[in-house]
Amino acid sequence: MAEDCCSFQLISGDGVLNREGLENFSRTTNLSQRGVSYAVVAIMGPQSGGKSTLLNKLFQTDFRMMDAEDGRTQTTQGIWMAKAIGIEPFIVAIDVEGSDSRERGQGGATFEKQSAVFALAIADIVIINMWCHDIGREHAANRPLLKAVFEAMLRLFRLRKTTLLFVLRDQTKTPFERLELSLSGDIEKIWAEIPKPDAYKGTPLGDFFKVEITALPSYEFEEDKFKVKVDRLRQRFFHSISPGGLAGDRRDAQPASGFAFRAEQIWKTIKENKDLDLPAMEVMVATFRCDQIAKETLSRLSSDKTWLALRQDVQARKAPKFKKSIKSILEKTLSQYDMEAIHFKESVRDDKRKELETEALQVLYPAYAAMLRHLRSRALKFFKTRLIKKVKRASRVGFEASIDSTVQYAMDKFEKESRDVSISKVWDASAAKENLFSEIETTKYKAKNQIL
Ligand SMILES: Nc1nc2c(ncn2[C@@H]2O[C@H](COP(=O)(O)OP(=O)(O)OP(=O)(O)O)[C@@H](O)[C@H]2O)c(=O)[nH]1
Ligand SMILES: [Mg+2]
Repeated sequence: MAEDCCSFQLISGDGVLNREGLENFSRTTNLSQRGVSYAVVAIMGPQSGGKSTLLNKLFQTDFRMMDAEDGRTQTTQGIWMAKAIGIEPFIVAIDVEGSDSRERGQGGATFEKQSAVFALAIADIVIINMWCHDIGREHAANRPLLKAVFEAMLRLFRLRKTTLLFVLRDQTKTPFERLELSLSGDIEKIWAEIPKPDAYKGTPLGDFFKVEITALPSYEFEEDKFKVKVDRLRQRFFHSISPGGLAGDRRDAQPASGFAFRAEQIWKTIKENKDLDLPAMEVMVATFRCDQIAKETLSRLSSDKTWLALRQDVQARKAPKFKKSIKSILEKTLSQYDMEAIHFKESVRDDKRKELETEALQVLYPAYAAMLRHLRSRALKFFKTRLIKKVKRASRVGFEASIDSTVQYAMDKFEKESRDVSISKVWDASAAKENLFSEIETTKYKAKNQIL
């Protein structure tokens, strides 16, 4: 296999999130480099409904599937994650433990609801896997599941426009159009029945979800036909985030470099049974990530070869083109930050950028200070040479005035030169200027005493 999908358990059956696995996944698959060019697909549905099998066939993943010989017992526990192979843009596939689990018994409902909220909060496309013969049946397992999905959506404080892709398994002889009609009716009915907060009373289902319905022949009894249709369905996941694509209507895509932290925070909030305020969470993730990016950028600056060379250069002598060089080092630093932080919330990103600029200027400051030292000693030397010439020609008359004009000249020269090497208002030469002035005054005083 050219690519490795490397499925891993993201959340255990006991609800513990595997942070190390998640960070490792983001790193090894290069997910974090993807900007917003990736989609998350989760699957939900009754236990032993062929969910893991479908994901594996669609995405060439290696989620654990039930061994047909073992009978229908629970296979997937908790929540699993893998990279879809050979699909662009990147797809994160999430396999969720089956709902209505016999093994979990009464306590299962909590995990089921929690995983529904998680899937809705994180996925752009949620596949609802259900048996074809369950359509229209009042007591089928999909009703509580759909209720859980809709209720979960209402808890997110956000119209995300998630795609709900209903995949009807073991397609019967009933014409697809009839199944579709019956299911759409059911969905609308369940949506109408669930209690909604005032803000969403009367909001149509279509504002929250893009609904798609498809059916598959039986994997067990019509394997060839199943394969053809699954291949066709797989094609729909290519360019899924482009307009018209399966997830083409999604809103507020969040940058992949914050994915791991975001998933962790979402799960933590769900476990603590707190409100999952997605907009607020996005600010939190943006703050965390922009801070991290700024720190990484700053540490890269400290060991940047061009910067180290300039710093060394300027210690020994006045560097030519100092301002141009140091300005380009600062600009490179800021543009590295911009590139990585680009998709995070603008206000957060801009605030952090300002902080980064201040800190970068602090890192670069010693080179400026060294430049000022060179300029100061040059100005003093210049003054001394002029002074000596004047002292030689000195007569009492006009001496004072002539010296004062030399002082002024040397000070102006320093002022202009120091301005020419500064790249920021906070890089200020006034202290150096005062020092220079007092050095000049001392020199002047000594010279005057010699003459008078
Ligand atoms: N009838 C039928 N059986 C299927 C289909 N797809 C998979 N199976 C079989 O159903 C059993 C369960 O498959 P899994 O893919 O493990 O099902 P699951 O939904 O992931 O199960 P849990 O993770 O335990 O909820 C296996 O024996 C599969 O071979 C299908 O389309 N039709
Ligand atoms: Mg499974």
